[in-house]
Amino acid sequence: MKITFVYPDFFQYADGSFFPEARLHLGIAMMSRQLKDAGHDVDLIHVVRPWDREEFVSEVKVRAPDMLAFSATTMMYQKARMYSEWVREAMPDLTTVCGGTHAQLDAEDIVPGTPSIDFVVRGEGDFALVELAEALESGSDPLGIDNVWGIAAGGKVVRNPVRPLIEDLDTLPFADRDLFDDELLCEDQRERGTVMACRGCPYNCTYCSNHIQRLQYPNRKAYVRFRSVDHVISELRWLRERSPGLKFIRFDDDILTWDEDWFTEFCAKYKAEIGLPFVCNAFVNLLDEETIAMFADAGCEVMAMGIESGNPWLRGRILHRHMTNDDIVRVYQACKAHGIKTVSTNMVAMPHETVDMVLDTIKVNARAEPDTMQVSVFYPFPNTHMYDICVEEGYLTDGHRDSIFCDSILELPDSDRPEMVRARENVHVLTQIYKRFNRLPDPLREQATKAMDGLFLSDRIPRKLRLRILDTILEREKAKGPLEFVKY
Ligand code: B12
Ligand code: SF4
Repeated sequence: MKITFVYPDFFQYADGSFFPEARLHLGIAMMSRQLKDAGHDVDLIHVVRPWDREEFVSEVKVRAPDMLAFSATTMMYQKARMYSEWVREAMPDLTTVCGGTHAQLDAEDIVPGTPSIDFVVRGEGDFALVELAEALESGSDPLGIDNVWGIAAGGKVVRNPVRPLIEDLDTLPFADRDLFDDELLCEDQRERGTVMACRGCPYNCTYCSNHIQRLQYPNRKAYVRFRSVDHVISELRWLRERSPGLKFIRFDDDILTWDEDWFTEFCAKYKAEIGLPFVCNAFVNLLDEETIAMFADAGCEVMAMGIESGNPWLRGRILHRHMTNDDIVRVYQACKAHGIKTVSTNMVAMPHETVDMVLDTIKVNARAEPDTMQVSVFYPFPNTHMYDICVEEGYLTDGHRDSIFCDSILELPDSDRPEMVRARENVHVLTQIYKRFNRLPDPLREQATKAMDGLFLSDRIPRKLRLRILDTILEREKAKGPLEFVKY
C-alpha cells in the first residue's frame, strides 16, 4: 500500500508572514522505516510554507496514496485539519489518519471531532500504523487494532485501548532519514545529526504534555526508556558515514543524564567512537559538577536547560518544577566553568504571573548568565494541568497561534499593564542590564537593582515618569545591537 505522510512544519503569523521550521521528524522517520520494512511504499509531503487548496490537492493526487497520514502537534493541528478537509472534498475515498502529540492529548478533537479524518492513532504509532495499513490492504477490520480510534458503520465511535509502551527501544529500526528532502530542511539541519536516546520523561511539569501522555499507557511505570548505549552509538556511526558534512550531533532528549550508569557508559563510548561535538537538553536537578565534567569531556558544546520561571512559587507550585534558583545558577555556572555554552528556556504570560515574577525570571537569568536565552509565550496544551487552570480561571479564549513565539492566546488580568508589556517584551535586554548590575560592588549592586525594580513596581514615582525613564533605558540597551545566538 502507498502511504503519504503529511507534516505541517511552518508557523504563520497574523499578518500572513511565515517561518519555516523545516526539520527532521524522528517519529515519522521511524514509522516510515517500519512501513517500508513491511513492504509498503512511503513518501512525505513536508509542508514548510503556506500552500493553497489547489496546490495541496494536486500534490496529493500526484503522489496517489492509499492512505494520507498526518502528524501534528496541537499547534499544527489546525493546518492538518484544513488539509484533510480539502482532500476529503476532492478525493472522498482516500483514507486519512492522524497521529502525533495532539492525538495523544486530545484524540476526541480528531475522531470524532474532525469528520475528514477517518482514524486517529493514540500512543506510539510504530506498530499501530503498520497494522492499520495491513488491515486496510487485506480488508480486515481496522477498528480491531489497539491505539486506533475510528467510526464504525452505523456511526458508533470505536475507541480502542492504547497498547503498552514499547519497553525495549533497541527492537525499533533506525529512523528513515531519506524520507526527508534535504533541500527542504532549514540550513542548520544539514550539518546537524539529530537523535534521541530515550523516550518519555519522569517529571510532571504542568504545562508540558508528558504527564498526560504517560497516563495513556497500561505500563506507564515504564514510561522512561533508554536505548542501549551500543544501539545509539551504532546509529551515530551509521549517521556519520551517511552524512560526511555533519558538524555536530543534537540529542533531543530532555533527560540524558537520568540513569547514571547509562550516562557514564555513553560518555566513554561517545568520546572514543564518535567524537563529534554535541548539543543536548538537560534538567538542572540531574546535573552535578561530576556529570557536567563528564559531559564536557565527552564533547558537549551546548546544553539547553529549562528555567521557565525565576519565581520559586510559580515554578514550584504552579509549574511543578522543583528546583531552587541557587541550583539553577550553580549548574549554569558549572557548565561555563567546564567550557559548555548554555541556553536557558523561559516562559512568560503564564496564569498567576505578575510583573515582579517576570523580573524574577530576568534576575535568575542575569545570575545564571546563559549564552543564549529562549523566551517563549505559554500556550495551554489541551488536558494538561495548566490548561485546566486556564479553564477554571476563565483565561482561555478560542484564539490559536502556530507558535510559542507569538503573543498569548490567554486573557490574563495583567496583560495590558504597560509594566507587564515592557517586562515580557524585553526579557533579553533587561537580563543584560541586571547582569551588569550584578558585577557592581555592594552596595551599588543592590541600589542599582532596587532602582531598576522601582521603574516597574514603585507606586511612589509617578507612572508616566517611571515609564519614560524605563523606555529610555531600554532603547539605549537595544541600540547596542543583537545578542549572540548559540546554535543548538
Ligand atoms: C524534537 C522536538 C521538536 C523538534 C522536531 C519536531 C518534531 N515534531 O519532531 C522541533 C525543534 C522542530 C520542534 C518544534 C516544535 N515543537 Co517540539 N518537540 C520535540 C520533542 C522534544 C521530541 C519529538 C520526538 O522526536 N519524539 C520522539 C518520536 C519518536 O515521537 P513522536 O514524534 O511523538 O512520534 C510518535 C507518536 O507521537 C506517534 N506519531 C507521531 N506522528 C504520527 C503520525 C501518524 C500518522 C501516526 C499513526 C502516529 C504518529 O508515533 C510516533 C512514534 O511512536 C518533543 C517532546 C517529546 N519528548 O516527544 C517536543 C514536542 C513535540 N514539541 C512541542 C511543541 C509545542 C513544538 C512547537 C509547536 C514549538 C514552537 N516552536 O512553537 C514546534 C512545532 C513544530 C511542528 N512542526 O510540529 C510539544 C507539543 C505539545 C503539543 N501539545 O502538541 C512537545 C510534545 C514538547 C512538550 N512536551 O510540550 N519540536
Ligand atoms: S522536564 Fe521537560 S520534558 Fe519533562 S515534564 Fe518537564 S518540561 Fe516536560
